[in-house]
Amino acid sequence: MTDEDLDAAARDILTANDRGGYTIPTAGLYPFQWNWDSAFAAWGFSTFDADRAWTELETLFSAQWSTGMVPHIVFHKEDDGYFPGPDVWDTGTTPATSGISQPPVAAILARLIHDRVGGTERLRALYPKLLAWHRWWLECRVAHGIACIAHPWESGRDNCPDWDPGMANVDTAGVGTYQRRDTGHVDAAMRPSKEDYDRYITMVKFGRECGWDQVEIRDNGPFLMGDPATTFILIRANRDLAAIADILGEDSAEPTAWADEMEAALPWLWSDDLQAYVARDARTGVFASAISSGAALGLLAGVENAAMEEKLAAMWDRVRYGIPSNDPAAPSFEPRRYWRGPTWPVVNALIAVGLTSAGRDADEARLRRETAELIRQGGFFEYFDPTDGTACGGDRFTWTAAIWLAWAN
Ligand code: 9WN
Repeated sequence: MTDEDLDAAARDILTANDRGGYTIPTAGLYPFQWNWDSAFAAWGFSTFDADRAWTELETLFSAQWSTGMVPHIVFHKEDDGYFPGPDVWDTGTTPATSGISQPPVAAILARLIHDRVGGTERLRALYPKLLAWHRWWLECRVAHGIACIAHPWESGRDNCPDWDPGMANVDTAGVGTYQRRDTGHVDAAMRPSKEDYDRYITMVKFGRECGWDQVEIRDNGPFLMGDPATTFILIRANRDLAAIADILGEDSAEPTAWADEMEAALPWLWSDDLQAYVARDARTGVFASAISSGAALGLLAGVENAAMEEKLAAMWDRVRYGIPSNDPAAPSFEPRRYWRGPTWPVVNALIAVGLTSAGRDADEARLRRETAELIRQGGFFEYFDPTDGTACGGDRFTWTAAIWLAWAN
């Protein structure tokens, strides 16, 4: 296939995964609207359909809670092919949604989309909603000044070893029986384990039982970890929101202050042992045992640290394709198990935004080349083995198609 053929195939994936105003990540495995997937889908749409790009974000924000939270899944239509579905979450919202959030990349992508295709009035309508969501993060997910996640799904990097310290302390005694659906769609060896799922469902149960009281979840829930990736993303998203405020003639003081305050809190995430920003349990203070692709998002927030960059460069050199989600030198590295080692085109694209901001053009070109090679060889899969390029997970994946169009090609 030529790159032109791949462009057409990518556009076809976005169009085929369109369910009317929102895009599913991939048919079968993920039949609903996911939060950060949609923001990337919008970026992809902006390369050939500006109106549809803005609609994707608008549909996502139509499910925003009155608290400002933008949920991680919106269950627009019923589909029993995914677990846990709306009845398990039981949030009581219309439309039905999950009860947690996902990395706040929407402002970052909204700015890039506006740069590419304009649409100032669409952006103006989104602005207060973005601001409310970022405020929700501060009110409900900050501890030690850092953006924390109350569920691994909230990080979007589900079974990454980053969460192992927090996961170890989740008591699954009351989890009950349930039927997974994901392993009916893709190879179980490429998915999180049963022990992981028992913990994921225990956390959902806690949320449901406290009526999705987000402060209660933060303060007394079974799991809370400081996430370098979400922290860097939120800092960047607040800076981008400040830039958006300037474009719109709004006051940028609030998002600017939020970004500055979180940046000042970063030392809490610094691991002297690993010489990097590392996930840390907000309850026990225990650090994760390895560096991950989360640290590679530092440049997105304008955080430059020579010691950490050296570590990240070594991590990248240990594989052939893209930034691995977990350090190949770590005992926890599994090159095909989801977030425990594979490289994710969508994360590479986000890291590249940071590399560009930092003026690291040669590294950005290398990352783009390696990501494009994976897609040319293997197609629009969900993620890839970074050592040999084997395509893994779901096929015809929306965000892989989107980043091909918006960045990698
Ligand atoms: C849970 C949709 C989502 C992504 C996440 C990815 C995966 C879900 C799952 O799929 O998570 O949210 O069931 O595994 O980890 O990043 O948003 O593509």
